[in-house]
Amino acid sequence: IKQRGATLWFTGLSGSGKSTVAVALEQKLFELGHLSYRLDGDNIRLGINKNLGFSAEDRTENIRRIGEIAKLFADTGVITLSSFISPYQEDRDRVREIHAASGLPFIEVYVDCPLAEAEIRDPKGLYKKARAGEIKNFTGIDDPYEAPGQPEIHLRTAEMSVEEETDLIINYLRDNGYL
Ligand code: GGZ
Repeated sequence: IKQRGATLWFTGLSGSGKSTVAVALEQKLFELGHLSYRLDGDNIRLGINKNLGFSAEDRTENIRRIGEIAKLFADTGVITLSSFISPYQEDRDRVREIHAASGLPFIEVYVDCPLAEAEIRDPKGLYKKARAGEIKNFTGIDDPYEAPGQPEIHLRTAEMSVEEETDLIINYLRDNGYL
C-alpha cells in the first residue's frame, strides 16, 4: 500500500455540490489507483444514523458519529470523503481534534455556493418546500450554517467546474504528500 489515510471533510449548504465533487473525486482517485470511500446521507443517515433528525442536537450527534467513522476509515489507509452539511464549526473542529489525536490528516473542504444559487439549483425541491414552510429548520432558510473560517480547501462551486475542483483537491493531496 502506497497511500496514507486521510479524511476530506466536505461542508456546505444543501445543493452546494458536496456530493457531486465527492463522486467526481472518488472516480479520479480510482483512476489514479488510490482507494477511497465516500460517506454520505445514503449510507449513513439511512443506516447507522437513522434515529437522527435535523434538530441542532441531532445534527451534532450525526457529525460526531460520522467523524468517528471517518477516523476509523482513514486509520486503515483509505482516503475518506465525507459529505454532510455539518453546519456547526464547533462540531467540525471536534472531528478535526479526534483526527489530530490519532495523527490522521483532516482536510476541511468548504463547498462554497451562495444560498441564492443553491436555491435556484434546488435539485430535490427542498428549498421550495422550506420556503413554503413544509420543511422546518432547513439549513440556510430557518436554520444556521457556519462557514469555515480557515478551510484547507475553498471551492467556489458557482464559479468553478467540477473538473477544476477535483484538480484543485488532487493537487492539494499531492503537494501535501497524501498521494
Ligand atoms: C437541511 C435537510 C433537512 C433540513 C432534510 N436541513 O440536499 P440533500 O437533502 O440531499 O442534503 C440535505 C441532507 C442534510 O443532511 P446532513 O446529514 O448533511 O445534515 S447535517 O450535517 O446538518 O446533519 C437535504 C436533507 O438532508 N434535509 N431535512 N432540515 N437538510
